[in-house]
Amino acid sequence: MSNYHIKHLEEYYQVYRKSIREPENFWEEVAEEHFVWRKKWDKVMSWDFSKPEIKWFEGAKLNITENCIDRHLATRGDKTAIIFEPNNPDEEAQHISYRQLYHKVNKFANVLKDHGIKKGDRVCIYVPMIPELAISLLACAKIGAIHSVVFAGFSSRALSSRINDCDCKMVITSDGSFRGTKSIDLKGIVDEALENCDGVETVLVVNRTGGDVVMTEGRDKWLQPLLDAASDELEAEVMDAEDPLFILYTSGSTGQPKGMVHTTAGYMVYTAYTFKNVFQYREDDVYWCTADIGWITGHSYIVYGPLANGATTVMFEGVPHYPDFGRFWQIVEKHKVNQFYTAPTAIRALAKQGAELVEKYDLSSIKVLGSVGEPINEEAWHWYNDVVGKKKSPIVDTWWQTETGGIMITPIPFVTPTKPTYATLPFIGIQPALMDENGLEQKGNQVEGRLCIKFPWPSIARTIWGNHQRYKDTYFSAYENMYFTGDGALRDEVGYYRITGRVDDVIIVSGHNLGTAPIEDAINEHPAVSESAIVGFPHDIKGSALYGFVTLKEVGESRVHDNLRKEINQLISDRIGPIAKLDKIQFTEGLPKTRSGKIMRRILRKIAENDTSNLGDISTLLNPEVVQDIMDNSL
Ligand code: 6R9
Repeated sequence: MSNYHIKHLEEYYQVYRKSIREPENFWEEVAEEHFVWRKKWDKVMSWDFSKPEIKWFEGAKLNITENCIDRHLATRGDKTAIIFEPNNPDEEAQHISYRQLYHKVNKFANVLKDHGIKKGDRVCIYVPMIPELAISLLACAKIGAIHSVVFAGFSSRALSSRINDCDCKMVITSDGSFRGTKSIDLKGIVDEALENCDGVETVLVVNRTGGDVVMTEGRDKWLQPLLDAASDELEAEVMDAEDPLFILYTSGSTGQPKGMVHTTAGYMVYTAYTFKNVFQYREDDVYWCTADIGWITGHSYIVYGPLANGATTVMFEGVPHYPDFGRFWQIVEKHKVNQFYTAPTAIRALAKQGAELVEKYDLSSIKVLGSVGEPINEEAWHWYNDVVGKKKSPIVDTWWQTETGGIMITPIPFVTPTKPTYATLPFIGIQPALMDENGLEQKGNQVEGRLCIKFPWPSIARTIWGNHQRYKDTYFSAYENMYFTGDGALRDEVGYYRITGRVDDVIIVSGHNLGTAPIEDAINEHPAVSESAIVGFPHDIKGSALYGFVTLKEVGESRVHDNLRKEINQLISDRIGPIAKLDKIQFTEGLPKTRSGKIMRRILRKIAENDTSNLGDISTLLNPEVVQDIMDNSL
């Protein structure tokens, strides 16, 4: 018997040890007992981090939708799979049962097929948080098409570069999206993006807002009539364990986003197993993750993980502050949410509003609280624990990444004693290592270093779409035989991990990973700009906000500068999206550089953080004189 559901600490240690000593036996048992396969594997796993090549359940045949939907029909056909809570609280929520989901996915998949989409084709999904979003992922998976979801808050530029990077043949979108009091013209953004995407043959458009749209003859089609006409039965495509399931882009240290490729069987097994344990999900629970499906958290813990367990998962279309800051709590009360999973940035924003809005609602259904996306600060942790959880619902601070597919370091609620700001212990099967700059592993407790993982787990991304070399360089070259996460961490006296933040050029703003390079590229496109450097600085709500140091081709007056600031932020909005806008822009005469010409961000970071007492040795800089000038004029 595999230990699918861990219930106490001893059991955790025992299962953890087994998963490390005999990983193949351990994962084989889990895969065997808790999933349906068309054919079982020939080999549980093989790996070589030097290539890197990682395979799980090689030779197995399956379709993930048979695990997420079909197999539940016999016992859970009428059970609600998805609760859709609309942006507007006066619009009725939808309850989609497993049986309805089955038919909806079949219809959608038939429409995809009718439009020439086959196994292995890439389909771009640019849809807001409405049921069609989840259904479109599953419809792709049903026919073996590879979905590439692009968060529907990204700009047309960001969208077109992602469509082209993986040659999508089709885009699925909606006329628009509702976000609080706003409605956003998504179809217009898609039209703009497609001016630069020759490979897209079809655009399927969901009718959500009823806004005006232009439909391009022969390319654009309303989805609903096609669904109405489609059959609700369809045989699933039989997939290999290592066939790609999806691509999801994440920021990196160059302007080009990285299309992380996740494959089928390992991803399914790991997301399902983590979901069950990290949220201690029980049959009749209602689970709600507030993330957008446009991020990995939504893929793994709104769609695949919960559905593989036959869970009821809530999808919320709106925002935390509409109609007021009590909206999340009102939804918890309304749907009797048992597990609530959100991001520190949301917690901070809600905490700022005080406790009254929380106390207005009955939150007694909550059993487990989750946090993801960035380190949770002490104050936010306590507010979450005391005000929302009433000190009785454990907080699972879950550390993981787009690249890891599933949760890696986390408490198991009611099992692992929690500690504020600590992600605590590695999950089953995960072998972390802390490395120093010289490549030495920091063994024992009370050490700090760069967080690496020594051994593959089933849901690790297998490559970067179209660029395996970059995959190797980014994750497997810093330390031999290790996956390097890009995060720093410490291990305390009892072996608990605390994630200290990124050690590379990624800044996390409101839980969104932003690479500095693409933002700088956008700024540098401004004709008046000569050079720029972006760093993060602490922000009450966003965690980190962006501070830009910009040098101009010609020095202007302050009045000109105000306009320039607006124009620069507009450029960033257009190129990347409003989430990447700068909070502060300082115009400077120069940027501190090393003799080899690298911008010394370390110094800029200190200035932005207002911590200039020890800037370190700046005498080796090419231009040490600019540092004082930047400090004197800092914002
Ligand atoms: C799931 C997700 C990954 C980066 C990661 C780290 C940060 C995520 C965290 C956390 C501290 C946590 N991060 N969870 N830092 N504590 N509980 O967020 O994926 O968008 O790829 O971001 O987010 O820096 O490396 P992704």
